[in-house]
Amino acid sequence: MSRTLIVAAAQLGPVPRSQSRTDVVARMIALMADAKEMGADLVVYPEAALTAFFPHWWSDDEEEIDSFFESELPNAATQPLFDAARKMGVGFKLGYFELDFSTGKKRRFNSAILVDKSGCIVGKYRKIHLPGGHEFKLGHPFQNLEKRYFEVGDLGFPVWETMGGRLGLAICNDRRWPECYRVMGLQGVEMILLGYNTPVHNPAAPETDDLANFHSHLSMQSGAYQNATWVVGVAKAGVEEGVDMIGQSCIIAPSGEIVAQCSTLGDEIAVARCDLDRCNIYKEAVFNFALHRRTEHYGLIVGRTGVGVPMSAGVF
Ligand code: ING
Repeated sequence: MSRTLIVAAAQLGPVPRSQSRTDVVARMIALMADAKEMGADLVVYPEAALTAFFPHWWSDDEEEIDSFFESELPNAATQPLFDAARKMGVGFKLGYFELDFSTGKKRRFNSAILVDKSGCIVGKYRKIHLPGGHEFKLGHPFQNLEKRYFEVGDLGFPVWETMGGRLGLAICNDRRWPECYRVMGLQGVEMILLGYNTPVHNPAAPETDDLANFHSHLSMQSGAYQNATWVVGVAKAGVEEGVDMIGQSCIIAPSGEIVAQCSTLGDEIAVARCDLDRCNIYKEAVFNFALHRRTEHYGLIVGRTGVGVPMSAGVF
């Protein structure tokens, strides 16, 4: 019996600072209802779906910063989304900013949760690759201060058995780093769900601006093909608080082909019927890691120090 999931990439247009979570959740439920009408089993929302992407500006007002975070999920504002999902029998992935107090001190993460069709939170991921910096960049039209506002994720890249397959999570800049896909690929992942808030303009490398969409797709398509997995990449798109962000949310097959894609910069779903068994064509042949991958012969690899260290050193 084929393990087919009907998946909806649920792209969001801009979320202005003035928009309440209640109104954003209403937008998300509308997308979920559309997806359900098309038979969706799983709805994938962007990174930071509930609020504006505040790392695009400087703040040293603790209360203002915390206003973008959720200290628990579900909560009053998001309960309607969980209720709607359970009523429709749909799973979903939600990107949000997480306040955590479990260690006795306040910690802030850029996080995502995976919720199954029964409304159970199956798993959580905390963003590891935080782009940008800690300090205000003079002369930049907007900032990326994720290193200032968030701690590096401490949950690794887990893969969960759920919804009939092996699903993993990633967030935005993670998608540019091949290791993320490979760590999940080595766990047999069959579908990676990720969201992004990606500006068209990169103040650190403006010469790459015209390639913003190409680099986004290149990263995800390579990750999908080289790890024999589906990848669903979903944007918060359009001009949000003055920052123009790419869209082109898409669903990518293990072949690396884009099989569904959004074509606007607003709230839009792109839906595909994803047969998880299509991963096997690649997992059993070209990317059969056990048969073909030979890490013991890779010799020097560059570690954290930037210095080549023999694999045999056992430091990896
Ligand atoms: N945003 C961007 C991303 O990785 C970026 C930051 C843009 C990095 C372009 C490099 C090039 O898509 C987030 N939120 O990670």
